[in-house]
Amino acid sequence: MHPASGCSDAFVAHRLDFTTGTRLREISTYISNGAGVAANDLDNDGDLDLVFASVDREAEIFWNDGSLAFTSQTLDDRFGRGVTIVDVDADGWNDIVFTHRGLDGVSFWRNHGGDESIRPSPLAPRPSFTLQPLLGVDSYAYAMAWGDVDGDGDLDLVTGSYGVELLQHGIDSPAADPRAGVVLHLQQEGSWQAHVLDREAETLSIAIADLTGDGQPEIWAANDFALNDKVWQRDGAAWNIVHLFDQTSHSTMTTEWGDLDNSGGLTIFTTDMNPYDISPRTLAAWAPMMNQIEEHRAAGDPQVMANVLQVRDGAGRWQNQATRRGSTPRLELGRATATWTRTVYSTCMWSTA
Ligand SMILES: [Ca+2]
Ligand SMILES: [Ca+2]
Ligand SMILES: [Ca+2]
Ligand SMILES: [Ca+2]
Repeated sequence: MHPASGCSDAFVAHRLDFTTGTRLREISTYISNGAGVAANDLDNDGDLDLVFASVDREAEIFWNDGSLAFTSQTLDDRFGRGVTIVDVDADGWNDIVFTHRGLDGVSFWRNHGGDESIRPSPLAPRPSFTLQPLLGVDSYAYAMAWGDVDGDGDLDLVTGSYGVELLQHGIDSPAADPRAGVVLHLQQEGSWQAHVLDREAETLSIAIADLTGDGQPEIWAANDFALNDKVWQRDGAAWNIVHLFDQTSHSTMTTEWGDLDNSGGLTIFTTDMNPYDISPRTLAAWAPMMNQIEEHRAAGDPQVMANVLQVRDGAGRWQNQATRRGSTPRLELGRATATWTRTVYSTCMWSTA
């Protein structure tokens, strides 16, 4: 596909008036991993609206006015970490769900866009939102993913907690806490039933995607620190761990997946801890810490201290092609959740020519 006339085949930055920081004045280790952003249509006008979570303040909706202009509206959901725009109750209006730092779980903001009894809102005709419970969902949630994992037509939820943050909030043994871990919540007519996949979790990102090519989605929890990323495959009512990757990022910061290389197949990208600045001074300060982590790796550990690009080979096996495809381990997109906080990028159609 060739770029349309006038395309520069490059990303163009558009600044948005939103900043998120940290709640504490003094920065220390693990104080913050950044907050997420979601893009989907909230008012059913056909364009993508944005919602920013914030680790130190309220969330912000950016209503899309067209031509890359946005009107912001504060949503009183504080200290969020992840955010998803998804139609939780299948009423045709996309809702907003946040995960949080600390000991909070998810919050569900129901979109009343189609509810005439709620109108007129001060923001009419824009939809209004109310905070409502997600029945049966009580887990700590630092990361989440929504998808129909059991194929019965309704949306299920997977949450993951972040052990090191639970420790900081007074949970002495996170893996023994019944609200911690990677938890699958299967929907049954408007309420959710919890199935614990793993009590141990340092989960910064969760993917629900078909990683085996059989049309059935797997659940992939990406973990920070030395805790391995894990993938579960469904077998009837059971979910079993499968090992699909020869290499994974060590301190997996985030996952992104899709047809990233226009091959028609699924490609997966994970980011590790890498500095934005690759000046000799920064790298000199960064390298010893990474070497120390490297020294403590067990033999046979599939984790590498680098961004990883998973691409399937001809036999259907996943291979890390990050270096071959030009995602250098010491560059680009490190801590990607934090990079999305203030800028929206536009681009023309990607060219493969
Ligand atoms: Ca819209
Ligand atoms: Ca809805
Ligand atoms: Ca389902
Ligand atoms: Ca599958």
